[in-house]
Amino acid sequence: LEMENDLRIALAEQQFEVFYQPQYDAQSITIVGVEALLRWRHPTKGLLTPDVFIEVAESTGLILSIGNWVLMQACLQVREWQKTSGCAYRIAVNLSASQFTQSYLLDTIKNTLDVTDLPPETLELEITETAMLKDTAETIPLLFSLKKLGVRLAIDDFGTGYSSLSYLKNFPIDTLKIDRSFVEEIVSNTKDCAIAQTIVQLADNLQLCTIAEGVETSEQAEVLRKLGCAEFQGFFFSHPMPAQQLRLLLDH
Ligand code: G
Ligand code: G
Ligand code: MN
Ligand code: NA
Repeated sequence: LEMENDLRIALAEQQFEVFYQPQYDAQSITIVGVEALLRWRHPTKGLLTPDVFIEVAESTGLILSIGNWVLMQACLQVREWQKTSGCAYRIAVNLSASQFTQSYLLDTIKNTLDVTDLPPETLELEITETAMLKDTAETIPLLFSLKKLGVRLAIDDFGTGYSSLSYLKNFPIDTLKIDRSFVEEIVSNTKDCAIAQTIVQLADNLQLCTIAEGVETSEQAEVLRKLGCAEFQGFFFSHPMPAQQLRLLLDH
């Protein structure tokens, strides 16, 4: 209850901040996109990551307001970077299960694209398998409506949900994000390597993009590059960082 109240205050007093973590093309190691990652600059507890407050935000429904704020903030920011650099950087935004199932998600996305003047194909929505598969009767038309707006759809933490592969056939997905649990020991664990390889091949066969998450060493990057993984994200390349800091990594 205290946390709920604190979250309301945080929204009202603008204590939330969006950090950005770059995503790199695996061949050229140039930045092609950024993922928006929510942070809470708590007045007494310091900088908090979502794992300590996202559950309360979900259960209280506050995640809807917070999520909409992140979406708008991230799109405004990246549109500015696109304009000053002339590069079509992508912005990836995480959608929680409740955001994904709210009835006005489509309007929210449409409105955000309108207000920010962001090219739709530069917005990528990250959704977990679990969120996507909650109610497939609703999900399929929603995903197609989102695709019609021109945005990209990514499956976050791919390979960790309890889902069948058949939805890849029916859902208009653009990107699979290889969960970092498969990347962590990819150099030494032949099973992790085999799983990552299978995800990349699956993505290739379905003409989907792959992003490896949690790349922390050059050796991991090397293995993933050999497997044909398209893009990298992780501490080896860049940590999530405030906007002003990320700006310095971009062209011009
Ligand atoms: O950096 P990291 O600690 O940000 O993120 C921890 C978890 O919180 C991850 O699972 C990430 O997907 C999630 N997360 C980060 N930012 C957001 C956000 O804006 N919305 C939602 N729903 N989840 C987020
Ligand atoms: O669940 P999702 O993939 O949206 O969350 C991204 C999370 O992964 C964030 O908490 C982010 O800070 C974290 N992250 C990003 N790069 C790395 C990395 O190289 N190693 C680890 N351990 N975590 C990472
Ligand atoms: Mn994510
Ligand atoms: Na993930």
